[in-house]
Amino acid sequence: MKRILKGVATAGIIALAVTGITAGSSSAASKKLIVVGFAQTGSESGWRAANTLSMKAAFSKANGFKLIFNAADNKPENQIAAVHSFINQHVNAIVFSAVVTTGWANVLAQAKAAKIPVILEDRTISAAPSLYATWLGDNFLKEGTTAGLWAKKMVGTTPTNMVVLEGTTGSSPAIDRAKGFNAAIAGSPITLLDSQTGNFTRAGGKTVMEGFLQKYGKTINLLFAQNDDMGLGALDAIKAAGLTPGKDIKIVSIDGTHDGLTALAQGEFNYVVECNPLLGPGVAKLVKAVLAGKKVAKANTAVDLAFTQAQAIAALPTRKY
Ligand code: GYE
Repeated sequence: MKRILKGVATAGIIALAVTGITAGSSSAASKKLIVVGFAQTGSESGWRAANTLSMKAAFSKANGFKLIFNAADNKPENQIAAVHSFINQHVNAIVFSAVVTTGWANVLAQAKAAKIPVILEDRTISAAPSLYATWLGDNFLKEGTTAGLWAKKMVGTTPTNMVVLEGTTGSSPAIDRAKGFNAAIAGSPITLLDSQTGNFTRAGGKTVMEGFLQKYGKTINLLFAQNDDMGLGALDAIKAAGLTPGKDIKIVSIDGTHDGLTALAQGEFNYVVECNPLLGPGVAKLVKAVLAGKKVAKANTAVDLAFTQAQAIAALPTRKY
């Protein structure tokens, strides 16, 4: 008798809880939407602008999502605060492109405790893979390798002085592109004069390149810009110093944005490695799969091309970003 009563009481509580959920949800339409918090790095580059557009289009209401968008102005502490707020808002899934690789363990453990799956977009992190469901992004190490192999082949046996414009310090593309590039140019007659961060921005690329030109002047033969925007900013500094970009200083960059490929088509850049920013549809698919309890691969890599001047000219008319 006692047992039966207990069973009835439990059933009653469950029934109440279910009623509570139904009554608690607002309209029938919003009930079906998947609420996703997306913590973007900021708006540092043309690549980032294209990536944000792609994510917003993929996480649309028409596709069944309610997107809560946050841009962290490239400040790690802002981004971690945004993820905390997503947890407090009980979103269905959290997506972010990490400003830096470190500092994620705590907040991700909290997301896990709250049973909110985390999907990494674009950049990777150093936290344990058990703290996130999956990652979709580009192969930054390979991009660096492709850029470095081009530089090695281009210089041949000619002694060459190089400067490097690095991306955001501590970000996975800055770390991995440097690693890939340096390994690829090993054994070549390329000497590294200097390497500094331009934070993936045009303004940063311009300022740092001005400093390089003041210090090393005409001895610079080669610039490796870890993204198009910094290379584009450097063009202004190089021209202001009375030098011809693409001739006096050879330039290789990564991203393959419309502006980057235009500089290449015009002969101001010499080689551009692509990094595809159109990750939105793939990430949206992964979010749905993870929430449906489907098994997904931990790492999903986009495929990237690379461009010579002739290839840039051919690609530009139909370029999507
Ligand atoms: O190369 C750069 C952007 O994380 C791959 O971030 C991305 C990089 C991209 O600011 O332009």
